[in-house]
Amino acid sequence: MLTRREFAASLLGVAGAALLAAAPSRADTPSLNDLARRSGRVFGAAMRADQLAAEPALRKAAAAECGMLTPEIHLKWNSIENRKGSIWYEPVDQLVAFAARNGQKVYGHALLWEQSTPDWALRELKARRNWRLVSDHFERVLGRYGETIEVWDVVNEPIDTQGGRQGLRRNTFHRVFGPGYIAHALETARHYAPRARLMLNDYSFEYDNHVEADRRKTFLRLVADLKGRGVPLDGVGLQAHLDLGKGPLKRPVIAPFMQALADMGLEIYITELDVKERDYRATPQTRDARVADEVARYLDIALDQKAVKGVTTWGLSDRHSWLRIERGDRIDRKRYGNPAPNRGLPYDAAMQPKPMHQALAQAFSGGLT
Ligand code: 9MR
Repeated sequence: MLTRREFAASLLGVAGAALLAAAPSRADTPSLNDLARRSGRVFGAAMRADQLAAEPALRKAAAAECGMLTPEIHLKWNSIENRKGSIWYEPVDQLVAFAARNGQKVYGHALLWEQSTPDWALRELKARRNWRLVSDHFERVLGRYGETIEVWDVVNEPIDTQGGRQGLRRNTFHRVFGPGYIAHALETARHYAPRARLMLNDYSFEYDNHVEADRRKTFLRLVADLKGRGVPLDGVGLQAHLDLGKGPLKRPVIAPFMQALADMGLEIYITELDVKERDYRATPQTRDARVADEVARYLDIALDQKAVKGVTTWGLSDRHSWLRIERGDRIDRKRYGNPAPNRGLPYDAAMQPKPMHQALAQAFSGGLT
């Protein structure tokens, strides 16, 4: 069977495809979300209200390109209630209002994540071992946003096949409530948001290595167990933080994993797409081409799966990417200067679209733009 890109290329011929790829963008060029919508999908990006407020170019791109926005931090417990009892909805409300003005949906990220749980709550959970703490938080957030926001990451990053227990991360929730905390969280979310679609969101499912193979297997086992017991789970978020240091993406690895999820009746969102470069010893043009190729390769596989309902990048601009240049990365300052920032998002730090933008556009068009 031809892949989507091969099919497009076969229609156009190589020269035609190159011409189209080189066509300058025009004012009436469809946005990424326009293109995603043609196949019944949505394109989104993670955003912060403060960055939107401060940067007109970011605001313009977010409004134009996206059909959905994910609050990058504002819905997290340590943003909503960093100090016990002092509740801060303002940045969420700003983002929700921005989305409403632009006809965009909001993706609910994330109700329960150890790393974004405030210290006071972790302390109280350990001391009191009382689920009420979690359910009060869910009640508050879902009571306010459970109708406007249709899809929620209920538990974020529950898998840990290396240091975990039977594949589940040994976080405070697991320690205090046992492995049943995941089902419990989903049931609690269903109680306070009966119409919302409830998801588990996790990372490192893409590459052909032992760790990620274990993670895929464990995630499928967890999800199958929850579905088998009738726990309210509607879908999964696959973060898709791609990494150029992890070897080629392979269809026979990714496609069956996604198919297994789809076969369980789950919807799939690609929730945090970006690309970590690792080897920075190249010109920006070469780096951008590598990033774009990785995204093209991933989406070529992912968008063949009908259960994939949307693709969200973890930000729009490299300027705000969480990805940092790390110890162990390969750099050559003498030849290429300072490599920062990582160039793994569709717009560069000056808000110019890069080849990754084109790769997204082409992927949503089935290879044709
Ligand atoms: O990008 C987010 C960063 O700005 C926050 O400081 C951090 C902690 O809240 O979360 C980052 O987003 C993470 C997401 O919520 C879950 N998957 C991994 C993301 C990158 O760390």
